Amino acid sequence: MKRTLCLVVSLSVFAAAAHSLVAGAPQPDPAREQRLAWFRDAKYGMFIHWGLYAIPGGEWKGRRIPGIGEWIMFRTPVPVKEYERLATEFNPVKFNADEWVRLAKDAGMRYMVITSKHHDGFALFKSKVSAYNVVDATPFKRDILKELADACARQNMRLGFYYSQAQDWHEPNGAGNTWDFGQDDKKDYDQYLRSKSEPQVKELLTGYGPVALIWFDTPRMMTPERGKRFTDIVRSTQPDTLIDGRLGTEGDYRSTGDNVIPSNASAEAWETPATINHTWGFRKDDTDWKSPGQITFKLVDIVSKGGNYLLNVGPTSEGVIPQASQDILRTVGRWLQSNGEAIYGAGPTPFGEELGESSARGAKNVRGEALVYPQTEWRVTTKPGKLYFTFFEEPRAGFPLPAMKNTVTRAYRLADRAPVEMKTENGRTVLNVERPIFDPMATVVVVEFEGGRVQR
Ligand code: FHN
Repeated sequence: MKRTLCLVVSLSVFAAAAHSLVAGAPQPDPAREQRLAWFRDAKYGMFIHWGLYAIPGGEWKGRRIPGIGEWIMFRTPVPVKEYERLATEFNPVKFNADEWVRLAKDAGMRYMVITSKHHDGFALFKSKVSAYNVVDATPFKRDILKELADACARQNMRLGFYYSQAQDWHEPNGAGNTWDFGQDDKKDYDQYLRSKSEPQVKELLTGYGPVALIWFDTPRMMTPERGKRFTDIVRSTQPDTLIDGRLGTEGDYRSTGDNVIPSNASAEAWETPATINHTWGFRKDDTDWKSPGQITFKLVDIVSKGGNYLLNVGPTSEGVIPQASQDILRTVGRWLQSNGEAIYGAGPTPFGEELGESSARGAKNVRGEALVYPQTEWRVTTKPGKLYFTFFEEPRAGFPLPAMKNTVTRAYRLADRAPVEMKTENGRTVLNVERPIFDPMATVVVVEFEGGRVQR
């Protein structure tokens, strides 16, 4: 049913969106649609970037290294032999997998994705093919992914693994480390893929129960043939596991650029990975958090365009998710407790005019896309016979619904079911949303209508 609703998004809206998303465009495929069913419903997930880089936290030998925290080895740059020593210090004694999963649940998130191995090459799981992992190389010795997988199983949470398939700054033949190992194009890249990357992906798919998805990233030097080797491993080991849009060959859904939210709706499955401050891996100096209101807006905006929001936290080297992140996530989670019906399993907007206005003079951005001036007053999501209008600002006293042919039967606030007055003016339904607005952060009004789906 939801998919039927997706199709009401106009073709022009769909075409415009296709340009704002990165490569990995999936072709229509019924088996894929089946695999994607949970993902399309889930809408909101927790991304976790955690690794050795949490120890320096953006600072190397007293020097502040600008940029995202998990790139410190590259940005400094730090030789492998020196960076490796961080493993001997990695002892996150406050790590508690159940607490992390509990936080994701409180936040209203429906899946979690953790960096099993980021570009620095260090694995958060026991690996037979590389001793550079949390069990063999640290005093902690505990398999973090195992503990998280068990906690997710206990608390009924889907778990996926981020895996940096191409960049591996620890390996002589992995992509990215030019300061120790020279130019990438001189490396025996397939040697690295076959000896570490591919077998580790297999380990992830065989040792940790059902894997919701593998989140590949930065597909440098990934030819279709190399990509297919990974796809074959995933499909032959866990056929239901999703592949994101950054393998370098076709995935199951599109991944946008980091923190990029497309201007328009799209019928295909897609996901925005996003930071809650400005880094993925922990940085001591980054406390510029997005507010719960900003996060809520982004979530509703994304869902109203047919996508998923994968919001990141960067735990400290002790294993603690920064308190500020926790507080923000829980505030949004409380909003979701009373308004989640507008999010989970909801389809995109059948309108589109609320998203923004195209430049009157046909101005284009650098990529040749039509410039859209975004509007942020309200968004709408859908279920059969229902429209969920989320207001981020108090709407004008008489709020005219976008033109539609269906008869509107009822309107009420989602959080407390209080009726919302309606009248008809010039053939349009007009809502009288109570002032001051019920929840200034985001108030959802449900509009019920006849006919199942919107006819314009
Ligand atoms: O280089 C990575 C970065 O560290 C981070 O993991 C993000 C998350 O989407 N992905 C890459 C950059 O796009």
